[in-house]
Amino acid sequence: MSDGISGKLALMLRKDGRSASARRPIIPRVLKTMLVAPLILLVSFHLLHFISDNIHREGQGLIGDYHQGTDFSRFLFRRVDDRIFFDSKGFPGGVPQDDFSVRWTGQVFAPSEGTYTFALWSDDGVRLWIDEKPVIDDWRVHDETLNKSKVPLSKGWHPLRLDYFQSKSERAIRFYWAPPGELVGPVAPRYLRPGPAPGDNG
Ligand SMILES: [Ca+2]
Repeated sequence: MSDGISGKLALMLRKDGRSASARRPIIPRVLKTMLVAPLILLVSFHLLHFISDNIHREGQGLIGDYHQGTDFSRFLFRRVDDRIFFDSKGFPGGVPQDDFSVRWTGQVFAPSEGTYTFALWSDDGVRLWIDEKPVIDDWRVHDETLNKSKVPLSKGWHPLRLDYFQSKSERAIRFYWAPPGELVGPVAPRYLRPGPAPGDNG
């Protein structure tokens, strides 16, 4: 009798084994792996990219010293701006509509040696120094104006200072560049870092 039970049990186990393998055929499992593996790789890639982008972004940009008056007459506040790209409504809270000035200081990174074009689109005045040398000087009241200049740079970080003032009416400042062989675009935060710029003597 016990042999009979053992036999039935063995048969059931064999049946279960067969039915289990029948429920998990080889080909769909391979297909599933083929579909899921790229998905995992894709998610991992975006996750790593997100993490590295956020670590890379930390502390980047330029120090912005905001002042009342068109010539830095009264200090208002300091903050780090990750990009210099402000139009009429884009300036930080606490900045008056009219009669203010900003000094951004830090460094700009040249990823390769060559001639860089720097461009400022502004209303009103701007002036820019790189490596303590004047690059753009348009310190006057005007409507939106594009100023640009070519600068030879070695690979690496270079001290930068950018002054801007707004008098009345419209206000804007946008900081662009074109690295060697590339199109003009806004200077991305990863190419800017806050820090002392030698020659910043007001
Ligand atoms: Ca203006």
